[in-house]
Amino acid sequence: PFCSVTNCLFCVKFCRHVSINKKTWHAAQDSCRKAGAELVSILSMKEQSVFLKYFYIFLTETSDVWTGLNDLMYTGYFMWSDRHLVSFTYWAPGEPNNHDGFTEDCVEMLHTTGRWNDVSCTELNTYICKM
Ligand code: GN1
Ligand code: CA
Repeated sequence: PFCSVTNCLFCVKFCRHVSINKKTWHAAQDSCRKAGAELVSILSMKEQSVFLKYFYIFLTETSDVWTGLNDLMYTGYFMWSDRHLVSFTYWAPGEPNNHDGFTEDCVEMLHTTGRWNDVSCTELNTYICKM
């Protein structure tokens, strides 16, 4: 099960599961929801630092990682897919920049720094589910 001791990597308050199967943002979201979870929301530096601390242990591939943050509904207005308010951000310098002009609606954590970047939702990334 999703939240078994072996499966649940960061079991502080919530269960957070890193999946190394690369998927589009929507496919990753479907996969989390099938497990009764949501793509991860990150609501504080404390929560962010969990990932900074453990990133290199769990991400065997050098892949950026999907979060639940997106501005699919309204460009420039970022929301967590689990409906939490955006209380904290950890953008990479210059982000979000909607770089290609229209499809950068989903937010990944860069595997190098853990900082956030908006990219096209059709990029293939590993992802973190939270429940
Ligand atoms: C990346 O690869 P490039 O430079 O066109 C990134 C953007 C960032 C940008 C920052 C697919 O775009 O989201 O804003 O770097 N796109 C991808 O320089 O990773
Ligand atoms: Ca970007």
